This record gives sequence, structure tokens and C-alpha cells, in this order.
Amino acid sequence: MKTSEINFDGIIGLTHHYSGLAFGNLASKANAHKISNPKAAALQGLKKMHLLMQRGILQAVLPPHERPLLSFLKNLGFTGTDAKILKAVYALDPHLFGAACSASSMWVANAATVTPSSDSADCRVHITLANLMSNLHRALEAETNLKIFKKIFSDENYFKIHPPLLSQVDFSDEGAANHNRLCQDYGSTGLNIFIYGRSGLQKKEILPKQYPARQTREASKAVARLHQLRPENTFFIKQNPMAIDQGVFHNDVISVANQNVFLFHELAFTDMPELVDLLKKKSQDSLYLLPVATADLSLQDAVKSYIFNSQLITLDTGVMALIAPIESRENKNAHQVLLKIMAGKNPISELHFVDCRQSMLNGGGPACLRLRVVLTEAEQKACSARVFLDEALYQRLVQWIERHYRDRLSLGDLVDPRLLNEIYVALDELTQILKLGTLYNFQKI
Ligand code: SUG
Repeated sequence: MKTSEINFDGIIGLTHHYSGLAFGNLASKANAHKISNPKAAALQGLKKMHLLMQRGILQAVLPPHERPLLSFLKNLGFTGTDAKILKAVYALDPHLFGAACSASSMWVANAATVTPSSDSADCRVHITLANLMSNLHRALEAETNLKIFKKIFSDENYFKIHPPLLSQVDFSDEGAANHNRLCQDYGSTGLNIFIYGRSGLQKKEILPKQYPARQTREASKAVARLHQLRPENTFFIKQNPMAIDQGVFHNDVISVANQNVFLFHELAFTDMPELVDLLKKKSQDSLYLLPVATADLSLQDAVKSYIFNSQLITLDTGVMALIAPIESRENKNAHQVLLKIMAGKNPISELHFVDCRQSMLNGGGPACLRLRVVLTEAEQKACSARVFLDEALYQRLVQWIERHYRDRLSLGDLVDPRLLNEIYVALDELTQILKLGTLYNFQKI
């Protein structure tokens, strides 16, 4: 039976804006309070999905979350009409208001960790939703993500959904952005590599000096246990704290793996020689390790260009394509690195540049916008809702965005109750398009 990797992309939400909420994510800080363009953002995301679909890759969508999240603000003791609450929170604390309005659910690489049925002892696809507890605006995503995943992957014969780990600093979990899988074919048993920034449980260790390490080893270990992964094929490696201090807040900003190719910066991990040895031994030389040297690309250029946040995908023909952000073409050193990879002896034979600029300004590149889910044909058929992208759904979503999204948004605009109404109308329509049933709080009133 054919097994494929499906890219589930988050549809960028109607409240996409720049609030400078993510400490340690340099783009988030640099672009705080710029005027955003939610319509352009959502169309850019959809265009990227369309490109993959045209290249024969299975592509699916995940809906944006309900924002502003009034239930959260009410839980904090704000009372009165929705309009009154929004006005009061904005006046009192714009940071809190920004968090309640953030469209950050678009970066679905952080929504969950997913491992295929071929890797688990019970032969099911395992999905652990991330608690995202490092940042307030992201922690708000966990509950809705659980609802969405339970709807789509509802068949317990094929899927095992695990709720987010306890939301506590020792178990801080940011999902697939800190997980790489190496394999020969998608259907074969893989090597699961979990990457963490700190151990958790107050172990003594070298930590980044400036910025937080978001993923803990304890969280990754728990996910591996829950997923019933084979210990001999499961590794836990530490991110270089120096890289985190340069703005590498997730591993997918500094490495990307697909099947038997692993592209990474030489300063991505601690204990690099041991890691390379181990992987070589495990993969019996069929592995293409593509390290990028600091002499060719500084950590600073890696973060600026987001070159490692490219999607590395396998096409029908068996060769691979890199879907890179346009910023990596604009950065001279990153572009040179890409050209060198293309000229080198490895399975990568196509390079496409995509414009995700609106998301990039918040530190989210092409790979952040997608969650990889490896499924057999039977598992694909067992998915509920209309989330697999085809030309008809693509056209329908383009029209939906054109009709409902604003092309200019500042944080202050989100106080407007008319915008809240626009959002509710749009999201209600989206749940019908995607056949998701009732998903949002406002639909239950
Ligand atoms: O968590 N940015 C996100 C970007 C996530 C990127 N994801 C991966 N690398 N997989 C974050 O830092 C910025 C929001 C703001 O500032 O308004 C933000 O949350």
C-alpha cells in the first residue's frame, strides 16, 4: 500500500498582525506594530499550497482559530458586551490584547508532533498536541488544536490523539518544529530525532544566555513514550544554546530532514560529531548528510534568510524539491549555499522560491506553515472533513479570502466590533466549506 507525506498547512487567519509577542524570535520583535495585510498573507499561504499540489504533493488545510478569543478574556474577569471587553483590554494592556487576537495558529509546525504508523508498536498514527506553553498567545492554541485534530483524525482504528502534555515549564512542547524523521521510504520504519533546547526538571546544563529554550527533553521523551516509538530508533539531541541566542527559537530554523537527506547548519546541535557518527551507523551509509559550514553561512544569515525553513519534499518521480523562502534568494550567502546544494551529489533536483513575506515578518517561513503527516492510503481515507486540497477547494478558498479578509490591519483596528462580526461570518462559512461542523465558541451561542 502506498504511503505518502501530506503537508497540512494552516490557513492564515483574519486577524494576522504584528504584535511583537514572541521573545527570542528576532523577526517578531523587529516588525512589531507594522501594519499587516491579512488578505495578502492568506493568499500567499494558499499559493504555496497550490504550488505543492501542482507538483503532485498531497496537500491539506487546517482552519484558523477564533480570534479575538473572548472566552479567554472573560476567564480573566473582563465583563460586559464583547465590544466593551475589547475596548477595555486594548486600553489596559495592548500586549494582552495582541495575544488574544494573534493569528499564530497559522504556524502548524508547532501544533503537534506526528509519527507514522510504521514507527509505533501499535501500528497507529500518533499525534500529540503541543502545549505551546512558552508564550501566552501560543498557549491559547492548544485547546482548539485538540478539537480540530479530533475531528479530522477521529478514527481510533488508525489514529491515536494525545492531549497536550501538562502545561508546566519542565514539559514545554512546541511540536513538530523540534522533530525530524529520517527514513528510506515514507512507509518504512524511520529514525525519530527529537531536538530540545533544555532538559527540564531543573537539570544542570549550559543554557542560552539571552533567549528562552522552548522545547524540553522531558517533553520530547514523553512524546516518544506516548507514541510507542522503538527506543533503538529514537534520539534526543540538544540544540546549540549559542544558536538559540542568535534567534534559532525552533530547530526548523536551522535544519530540515526528508527521507534520507538531512540538511543542517554545522552549529545547529551540540555534540555534532557524535550525532553524525550515530546517524551514519544507523542508516548504513544510505544517508545524505548536508552540513552547511559557518564559513559559507553565518548563523545570522541563516536566521535572516530562513534557508533551513525550506520545505524538503519528495516528488512523484522520487527526486526531491526544496521549497525555499524568497528571503533566501535575496541573501547572497544563503543563495550561494542553495546553488551549491543544487549542484552537489544528492537527491535534491528542484528549487522553488515562495513568497510568504507576511508570515516571515513574524518569523514563520514555508516550513513553519506546514505540519507533515505521513499516511497510508487507508489512513488518508479514514480522515474526516473536507481538508484535502484540490483545484475546486483551492478556488473556493481564494474566493473566500478575497471576500472576507481586510488588506490592512493594525492592532487598534481589532477593537472594532464590526471586524469581530466580519470574522464570525467568515469563519462560520469556512467550517461549512471544510465540512468541520461546529468548531468555534461563537457558533454555540
Ligand atoms: O512562535 N511567531 C511564531 C513563529 C513560529 C514559527 N514556527 C516555526 N519555526 N515552526 C513564534 O515565535 C509572532 C507573533 C507576533 O509577534 O505577533 C510569533 O508568534
